[in-house]
Amino acid sequence: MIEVYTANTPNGIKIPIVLEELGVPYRIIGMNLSNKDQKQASFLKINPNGRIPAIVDTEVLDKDGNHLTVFESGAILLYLAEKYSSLLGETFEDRTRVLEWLFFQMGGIGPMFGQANFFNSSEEYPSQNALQRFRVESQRLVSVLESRLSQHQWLAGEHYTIADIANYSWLRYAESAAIEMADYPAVAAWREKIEQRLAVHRGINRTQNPDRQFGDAVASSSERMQASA
Ligand SMILES: N[C@@H](CCC(=O)N[C@@H](CS)C(=O)NCC(=O)O)C(=O)O
Repeated sequence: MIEVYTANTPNGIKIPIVLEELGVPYRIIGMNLSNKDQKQASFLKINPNGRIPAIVDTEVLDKDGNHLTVFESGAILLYLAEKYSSLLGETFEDRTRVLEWLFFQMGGIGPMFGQANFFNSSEEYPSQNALQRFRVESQRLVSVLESRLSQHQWLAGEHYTIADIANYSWLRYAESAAIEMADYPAVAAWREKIEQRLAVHRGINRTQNPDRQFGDAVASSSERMQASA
């Protein structure tokens, strides 16, 4: 079983969407970010970076005999795509394109959208300069996607892959980063196409309705294993 520690955020929805696309059984452990569940000692054993998402694969043991943990959403997407041999295209060239657009999201879209989103909505730290800086860079990145998607059906080319899921998960919230989607018709059409997928609906729905909350008194077997390790 794949246990997913997550919340309803851009990075948080990626993993349930991929698991739905793969048709793999999984369990959602809801993390309350406002309550700082992600900074709890037992969670830091799963993700030392204290952020969501993270997974525990209870079917695989690491070299110390504990259930295998994976953190960083890009690493988790790659882990799952490789484990289940899917969503990576068909050829070595496809896989290389997938990695390019996956890392484009991880190193560009995610951090820039995250900051644009923060300064677009922050009452505590209002800064027009910061908003402008991160919005302009976010717009530039979306125009790179626009150019790619004007020529290809999917980011890696012919096949829907984890690169589309990673980027979609942020583009879903583009308006919160002050991005005007009407300026990017190919990205808007691609976003709409992904939005329509049943697996995407289900993954987001499961994220919003976790199987249990991290803070619940009864710890899962993997949490007990992690905590005693
Ligand atoms: N690069 C990380 C980023 C993870 C991340 O920033 N997660 C956010 C939610 S989208 C989070 O946990 N925020 C809570 C916090 O920073 O304490 C990944 O892709 O997994």
